Amino acid sequence: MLIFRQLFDPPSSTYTYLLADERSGGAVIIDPVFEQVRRDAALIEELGLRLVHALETHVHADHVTGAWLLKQRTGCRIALSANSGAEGADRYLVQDDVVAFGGRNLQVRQTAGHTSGCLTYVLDDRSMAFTGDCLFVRGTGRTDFQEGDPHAMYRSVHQQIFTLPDSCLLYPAHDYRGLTVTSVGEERRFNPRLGGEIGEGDFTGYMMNLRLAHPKKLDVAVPANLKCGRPESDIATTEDPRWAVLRYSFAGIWEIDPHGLEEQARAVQIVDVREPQEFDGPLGHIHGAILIPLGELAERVGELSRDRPIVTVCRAGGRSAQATVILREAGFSDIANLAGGMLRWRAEGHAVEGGSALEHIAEYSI
Ligand SMILES: N[C@@H](CCC(=O)N[C@@H](CS)C(=O)NCC(=O)O)C(=O)O
Ligand SMILES: [Fe+2]
Repeated sequence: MLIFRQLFDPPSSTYTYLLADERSGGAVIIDPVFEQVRRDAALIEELGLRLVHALETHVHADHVTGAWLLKQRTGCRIALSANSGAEGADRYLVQDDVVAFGGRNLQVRQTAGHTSGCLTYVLDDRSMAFTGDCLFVRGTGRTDFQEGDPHAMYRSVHQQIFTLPDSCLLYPAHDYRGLTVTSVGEERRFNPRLGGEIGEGDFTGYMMNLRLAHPKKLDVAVPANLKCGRPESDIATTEDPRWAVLRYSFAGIWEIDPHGLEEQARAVQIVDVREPQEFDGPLGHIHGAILIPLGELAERVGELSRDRPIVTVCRAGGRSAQATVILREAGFSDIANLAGGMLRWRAEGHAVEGGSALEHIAEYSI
């Protein structure tokens, strides 16, 4: 089975794709975005995947790639076109190269036109292809900067993409209207720039008159991407919280595990957001915990110190996740959720005040 996720970066309208072979866990990510690496790494970890490659469809002009950051985090190899001009990759790809992930693979097709190093990645069974900024849904990438060339793009689309089966689904690197996917058959018929009977001259005329402003980040993105997204200094990579060992979830919440909280217990404020009867109920509560039920938290944030980190706690870790959101909105910064809540805290044998012995708690008697 193939695991497939389409991820989006709203500021740049970029799609990032995660593909994995479920059986072996081998995964590739196509076009990761620098600012989304924490999110993408969390998903890879939660799905239990091993990132083999970070792939670029091209040297992007509108955002910085997350490839270098992902390599630091996961040890994956960075790969992009041999025609990209980029330094710092582990593998430089050419036509018909195969990028394997577990038992699956992507085949490389050179689709120059937007840049001279543009690639399209075709899944082994030809059921999907990742067209980068060559073919978009009912559009194409622009050809007016980097090594843009409308003639090359026309030929790339016709020779390398429209030769795939009509049923092959096409996933672009961007969409500016919210469209997510198309197919070869659809674009052959309906692409307004080069579908149907539209010839190379017609296409070139269209592309010469797009009249688009240059991407806002062009001057920052291209040099950074020519180094596969390696920052000039390490500052940008050290912004993770340091007050405890935390995990960032794909849901967007920083979490601390029971062992981590035990180590930090004296240094943090523990805020238990359950109802009073639960606080005094069979699960007990953590020594020193401050009881503020979730429904009262927004009005009672004044009771909390802004000088010490906060760990939120509830029964199973759900309400306390929402508590971190409320606290962040109230201006607190060092906040984490106790993963698994009191249920996991007790299951892992940590001490509580009040409460009953585990064997007397219904939730633990199977
Ligand atoms: N306004 C966007 C422009 C993005 C842009 O130019 N995107 C390129 C791909 S890197 C493109 O081909 N755009 C086609 C289009 O906007 O129709 C920005 O500032 O980032
Ligand atoms: Fe691009």
